[in-house]
Amino acid sequence: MSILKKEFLWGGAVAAHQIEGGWQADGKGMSVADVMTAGSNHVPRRMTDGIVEEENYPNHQAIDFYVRYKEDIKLFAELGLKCFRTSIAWTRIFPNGDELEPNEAGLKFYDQLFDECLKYGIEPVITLSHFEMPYHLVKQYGGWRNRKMIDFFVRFAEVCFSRYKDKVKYWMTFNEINNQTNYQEDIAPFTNSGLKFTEGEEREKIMYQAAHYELVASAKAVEIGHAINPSFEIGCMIAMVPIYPYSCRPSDILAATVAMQRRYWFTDVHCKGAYPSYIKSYLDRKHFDLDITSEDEAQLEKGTVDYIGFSYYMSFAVKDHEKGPSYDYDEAHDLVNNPYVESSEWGWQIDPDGLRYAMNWFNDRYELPLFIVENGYGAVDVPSKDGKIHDEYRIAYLRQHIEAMKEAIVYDGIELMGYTPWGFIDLVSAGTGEMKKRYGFIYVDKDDNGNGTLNRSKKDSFYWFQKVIASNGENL
Ligand code: P53
Repeated sequence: MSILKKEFLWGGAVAAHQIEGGWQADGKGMSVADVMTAGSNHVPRRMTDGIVEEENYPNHQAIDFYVRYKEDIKLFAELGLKCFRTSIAWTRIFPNGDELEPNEAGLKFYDQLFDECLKYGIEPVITLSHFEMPYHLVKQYGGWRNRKMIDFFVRFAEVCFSRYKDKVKYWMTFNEINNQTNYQEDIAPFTNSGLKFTEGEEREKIMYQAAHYELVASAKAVEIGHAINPSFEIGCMIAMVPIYPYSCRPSDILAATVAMQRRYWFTDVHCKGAYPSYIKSYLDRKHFDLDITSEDEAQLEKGTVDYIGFSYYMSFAVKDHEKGPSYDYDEAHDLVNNPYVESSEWGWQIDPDGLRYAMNWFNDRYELPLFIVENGYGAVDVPSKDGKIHDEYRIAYLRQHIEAMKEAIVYDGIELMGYTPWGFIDLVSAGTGEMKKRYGFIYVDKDDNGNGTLNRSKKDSFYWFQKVIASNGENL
């Protein structure tokens, strides 16, 4: 007997821009992902203004899923997936983002994709906005700093909900909406919200404004979605990276408490439909005079989410920096290494217990069902002499995290809908644009320069995860 319920959604997660390619196929418009160059572990990706000829844009081809989706989904079925989390590329449906009518060819692609999943009994789990908003909206309107985005997004959401109402039950509005807490660096504000800053602009204030419009747009979408199909389950999606106090020094504990508030207040708005007191007082103290209307506040209340989808890869730690009682958390500078955990080659601190901690943190506050929609280990895979990938390091990572997740269910009584490991088929890294930061159980033959046959093959983790699903999580 498994400790997991029999409907537990074992799956795999990806995002459209990281797998599809076909960046101009069938009328697709240019997205923010299409203007991001390839970076590497220590070289950040750059955002060009449109396409520059000699640059390498890894998302243009990605892993060619747009062409190969039928063969790929057949492999997903062989793996035993109960669900498949992907996103709908906004630019396939509204190429520029501000059109009134959708692009039929784009809608048709997702009809075919979902039909193909359903044919094998694989439930689609769909993110509406996953780091791929139309670039035109950035150029023309300044991205989510502009209130007009709300209507553009809601129109996109409504078209998707109506078109796929009988094919898709599980939705999420904005992927990792809280990543932009890292507003000091360029990448998260751009991928989350299409924000580009000029010298001297108050980045933090702009981030709060953009996030507010997104939260209102999300709430509107949730309300409309429920009207279109009352059995929809619509969630938020939070990048959960718990921030621990570095020590038991009381001021370290307080620093971590404030840091957690600054990184996770988004969840309060999504789940409770209102801003928490600590953010209201922070915005006042900073004199951020934001455009938040009473209609917005009423809307937030009407569009609370059904579940909390979240990603979990790692944890952070923070020390009190003698900043005094206000302790203004600064994500780009305040984090310190945790001496008790190991790191991946990309510096991500591996911490399975942190997953159980995170699940409890959410459950204590919101008492909503949880859905782990990303978890995984990005690593370089080197084929052995037999030509195969023996990725026992990836299996070890996932096994430990699944164990932690089961502990949270058994010992803490937490309601968990499912578990979809990230990048279960190798894909383009969001953070670095690399292929070699691989998460997959399915290997894709392509390197960072875009060379390779794009052939798919099974790693050891494929056979392992197949057994995990078949035993409903008992056989780890
Ligand atoms: P990559 C930062 C921190 C946590 C999750 O990331 C993050 C990021 C952004 O890099 O993103 C999520 O590819 C995201 C996926 C992404 C995945 O984690 O940088 O939802 O799109 O690919 C892994 O290794």
